[in-house]
Amino acid sequence: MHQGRTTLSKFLIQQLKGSPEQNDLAALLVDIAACIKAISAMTSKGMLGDVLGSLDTTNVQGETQKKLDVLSNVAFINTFSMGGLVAGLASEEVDDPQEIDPRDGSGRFLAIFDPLDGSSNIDVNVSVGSIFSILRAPEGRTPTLDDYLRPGSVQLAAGYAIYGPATMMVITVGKGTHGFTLDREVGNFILTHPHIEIPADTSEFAINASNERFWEPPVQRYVTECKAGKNDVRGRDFNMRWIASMVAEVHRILMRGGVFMYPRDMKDPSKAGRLRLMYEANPMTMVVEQAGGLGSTGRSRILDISPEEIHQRVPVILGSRNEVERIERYHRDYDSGADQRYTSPLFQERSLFAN
Ligand code: AFP
Repeated sequence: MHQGRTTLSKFLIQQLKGSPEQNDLAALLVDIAACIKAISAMTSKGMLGDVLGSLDTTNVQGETQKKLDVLSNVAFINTFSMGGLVAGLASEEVDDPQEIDPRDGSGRFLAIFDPLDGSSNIDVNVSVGSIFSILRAPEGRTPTLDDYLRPGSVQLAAGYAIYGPATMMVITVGKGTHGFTLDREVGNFILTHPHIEIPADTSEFAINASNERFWEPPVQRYVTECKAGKNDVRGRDFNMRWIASMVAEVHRILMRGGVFMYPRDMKDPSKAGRLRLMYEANPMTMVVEQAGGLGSTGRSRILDISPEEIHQRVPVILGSRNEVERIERYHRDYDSGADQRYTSPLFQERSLFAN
């Protein structure tokens, strides 16, 4: 038994008391925790649960769907549809936002989520996760698309589940970032990581280095300096990680610091980045910034972006504050022309990216 350790429900009652909206937000997070337990049970079965492998369907992103993508999406949609706390939802796996039948209760919130992040890892038994973002729903009327397209700074809550060796749920309601570990024997999330703080400095970076030739010069400059190590401008050696599950990278950064980068690149100039603003960048940035880190596109704060579409992609640079600020400085140096050392032929057309 966890003598004196707080459960998620008790923690939320303490953090969210005093208004009907706060009470409902606590109840919604408890519902999300139940959904995460169900997904955790599915992922932990692996091949024994007939939940692995791909379907012959693609999602709105044009990505082949894994069985667990669909099963996790259904789990979240059922949770929000039956909980009576949500007026509408938007999912990575669904083309357009969906209204929840008001007969199931007048929901105060909008739920935006990536039901299974990192799903290309599920068949090789590498950690995957779920990411969620909670916004306030409009009062007295049906939600419209504009009600979803709000800057990340107005999120009421955000968090993720990581289905790793342990299943954990990490959340913020704007009062710090806190981690809970699932005790499978009793089915409770136990507060194991209160008030998580990301070290401001780090010697660990995460990026998919196979894209290096496509990066913008400021990112090439930063990674080149990290690789050059202690005999160069950084004066210390760096380590690199790449798990290809954003949830796992962000969780590592919350636990020991680091910087995660999925920058804009020339591989597909029509894409502003790979990661999606509404259900990856925004919720993860709220979690990271509530833990003392920073989330940036390299040129602007992620939480200040005014969304234009629900599946909008953005460049993502997030983690230890001093490293993210350095990478932003390198972007300013490049955009102002102060630093031409890393200009590559791919980026001769400065205006291409300098917006
Ligand atoms: P999947 O959900 O399709 O596996 O994508 C995961 C992800 O969105 C994010 O979690 C990873 O950080 C990133 O993509 C990995 O991208 P690469 O496969 O290009 O490294």
